[in-house]
Amino acid sequence: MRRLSARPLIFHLKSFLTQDECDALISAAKRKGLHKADTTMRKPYRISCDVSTVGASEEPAAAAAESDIVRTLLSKEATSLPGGGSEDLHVLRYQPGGMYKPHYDAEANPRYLTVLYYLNNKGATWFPFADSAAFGDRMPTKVDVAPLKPDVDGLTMTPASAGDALAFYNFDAEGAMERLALHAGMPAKDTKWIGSHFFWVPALCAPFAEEAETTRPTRPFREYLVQGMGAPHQRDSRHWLNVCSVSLMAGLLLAVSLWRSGKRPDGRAPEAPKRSKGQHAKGPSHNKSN
Ligand SMILES: O=C(O)CCC(=O)C(=O)O
Repeated sequence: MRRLSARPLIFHLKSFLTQDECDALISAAKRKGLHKADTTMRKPYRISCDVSTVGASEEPAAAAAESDIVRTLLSKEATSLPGGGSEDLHVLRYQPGGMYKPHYDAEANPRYLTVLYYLNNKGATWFPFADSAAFGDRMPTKVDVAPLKPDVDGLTMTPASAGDALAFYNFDAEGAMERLALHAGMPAKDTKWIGSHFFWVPALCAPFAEEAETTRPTRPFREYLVQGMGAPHQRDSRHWLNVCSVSLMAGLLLAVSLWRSGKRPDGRAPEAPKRSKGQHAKGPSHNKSN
């Protein structure tokens, strides 16, 4: 593993996946089917690009990559913080000329760490502001990117072989969004296959930390993350505890009031008390006047 820049913190993971794993991920994406990326977005960021998602339970290579990344680049503590975990692997296929315009990964999601797997040794990824001191506290904009060139400015990752990976953190050590993590998939010369793996640690991402403190996953992370891009609809386990207690109380109150009004909760009349020998049933009292 080699550090390529300090801001954002980027690591090159050489030969992270084997050729077989790359092939398996591409096959899994094809099997599941790829669809045009960004069809629902107003402003398409990805051009001539199709996408599929491959879950760890669907493909062992995705599971192995996920657990190895968690063990090497995130602490066990980090991933066990509320809401931590990974999204299903996004497998992208760019046609020649296809590209991913400059963007941030973590504007809408607490994607603390991104890992890109170069699956067929094609294409390049550009970080125009890597290690740039030019912006002070200001957020760089598209206008700032326009005069920059991938072969001169920032950092361009070109894989040496299929299976190389690039990992970068989208938040800094204080939890602020890393403004220099803007990056782009450069126009592909040939068909380019890449895997994008997004790892969430909301508690370490300041804009999402408050939500993380008040939410607790009640199911495995994956079940929240499979749904993809939106914020996870996590429920506090205490919330469900409260719902259960209130329902139980309401049920008990209903049962008691039904008994008191002379009806069984199942709607039938209450049973007559058992008579012992010699006892006579009391009939209903009739107030007859004659
Ligand atoms: O295609 C690339 O090189 C970059 C992909 C990317 O930026 C992403 O998936 O977030």
